[in-house]
Amino acid sequence: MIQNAKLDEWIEKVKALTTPDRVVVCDGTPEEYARLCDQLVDKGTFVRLNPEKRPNSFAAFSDPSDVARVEDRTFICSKSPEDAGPTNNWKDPDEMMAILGEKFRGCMQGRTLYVVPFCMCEPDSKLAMFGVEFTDSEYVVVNMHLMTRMGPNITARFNEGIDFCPAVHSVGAPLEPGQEDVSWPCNDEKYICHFPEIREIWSYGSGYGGNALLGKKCLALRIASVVAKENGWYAEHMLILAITPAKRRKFYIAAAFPSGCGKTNMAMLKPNLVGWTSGVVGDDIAWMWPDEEGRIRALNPEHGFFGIAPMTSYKTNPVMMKGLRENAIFTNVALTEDGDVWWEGQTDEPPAGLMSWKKEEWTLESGEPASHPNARFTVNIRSCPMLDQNAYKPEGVVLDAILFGGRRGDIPVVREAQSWNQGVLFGASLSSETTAASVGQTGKLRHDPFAMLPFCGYHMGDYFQHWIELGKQEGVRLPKIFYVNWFKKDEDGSLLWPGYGDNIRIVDWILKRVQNEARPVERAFGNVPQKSDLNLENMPKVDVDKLFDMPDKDVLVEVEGLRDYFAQFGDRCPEELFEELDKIQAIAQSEES
Ligand code: OXD
Ligand code: MN
Repeated sequence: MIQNAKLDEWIEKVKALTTPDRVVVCDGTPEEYARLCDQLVDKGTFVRLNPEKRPNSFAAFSDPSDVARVEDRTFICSKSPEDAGPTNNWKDPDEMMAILGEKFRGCMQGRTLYVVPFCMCEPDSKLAMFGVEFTDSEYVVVNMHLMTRMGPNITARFNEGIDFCPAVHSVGAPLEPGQEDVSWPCNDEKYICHFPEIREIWSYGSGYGGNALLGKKCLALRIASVVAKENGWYAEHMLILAITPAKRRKFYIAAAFPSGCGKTNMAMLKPNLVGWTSGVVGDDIAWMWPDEEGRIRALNPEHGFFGIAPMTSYKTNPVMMKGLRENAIFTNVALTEDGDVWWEGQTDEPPAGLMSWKKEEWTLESGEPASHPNARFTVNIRSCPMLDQNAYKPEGVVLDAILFGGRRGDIPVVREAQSWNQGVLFGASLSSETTAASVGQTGKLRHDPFAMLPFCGYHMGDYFQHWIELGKQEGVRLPKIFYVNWFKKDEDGSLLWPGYGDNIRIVDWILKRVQNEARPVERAFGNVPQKSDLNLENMPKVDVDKLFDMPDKDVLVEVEGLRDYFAQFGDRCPEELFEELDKIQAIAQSEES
């Protein structure tokens, strides 16, 4: 039993409100994980996969309405709407608490309340954030086992009296006495609520990872971004990757891409250049800070991967495929006849006899995908065969470069920022086609500054300012910033760049620039490579001029679009961003005339 006065109070509070049949305080042990997985199999939430094909692994199938993050039901409940800013849904905290009070009243009837103490990042790190998720979902508990730090060394900290962020979650499906449960309980009405001032999270109605595993998007990004702003650090939607070129030192790169744009693939980039090696630190979240020597350090606060399965294959991401061979949970994938999992893109041809994520017999002729486009895998970080040796260091790793990227047909494959402020503009200007990671139309272009649109817990203008401030700190040794776009298209709509393993060639140029070993071509919108500095050996032929081109007239349209977009942030948008836009505009205009 844990001895922590705040925890005792919270258990009593949640229990009195939600009236569960029983309360279980989780210990985070492998025995607990195994026991709950068995329970999920008995309940029909989990199908145990064929142990000969995929040992100790399970498949879950959600309610068809509960498959992704619900951004329009995600709220930042700061005291003032100004502090949430125009890009967040705001609700008055007292009003929202009143609504939640009603929703959560009796909502765990017939279920068990699990109390899940966890920590985001190594508990010895100065940025460590402890949380307790109160949930009525066994599926959530086992996913939290894989995704966060749990277990005796974390509960020991609670016994020492550490403070924590309470995160209350319910699927919102109370059971009447004798009522049979469904395999994926959830509620049509959903509330994913953050209270940044009092550091609380309340999530109701969904079992989907991004809405229900509250350590990830809710704590390590939305709440952490507020804590970070107040304390001079940065909570970012970024992967962290180690790259060691042949006979060189190791470099660390952090990269922000919007959800569903290949962060996990890039995090596990396997260099196909002779003598190069790489290592994974994280695939989704980076916490960053300037250290005493002014270097920018970064760590991954998570302890697992919750990635998108479709299009993951031995071609696109062999490292992840190996990491998924055992001890994994799959959600909304298709099942093969022999008890294994399949998803679109895993193999060129689908195997015969698939059962779809909707638990129906599936054939190609149905015209529908067998797995949901946002089908997910959950696996612990220890399963990754290419983990960097510093991945667990509480002091993080020193960053050499920061990349921003999206999915755009018309933006050059790589550009280097000519200054820190232009780099901040690159981050702020990020836009991308929407993907299935969030409910709503896919393939629509939307602004997603720093890939943080759905994850910034405060005013986006203040967030931009926070980034500008980093560049002003005395003695700071800033990493170079780049904007990458693997998805540039030719006029006929075909992709100009093969992507995946060949992205290392762009990273090669980036590292040359980091070491000042290549002279760039200076363009209005940033620096691009000279042809002679690119290593394009042993790869399909590419049209280099088209890869890095952006006509000045398009640059000017982009600049105007950004002015309009930034206008919504009013005087909280840093002047520096407009100055950078002015500079780009002036050069593009002079080049054009
Ligand atoms: C994720 C997301 O799950 O960004 O990482 O939606
Ligand atoms: Mn993400």
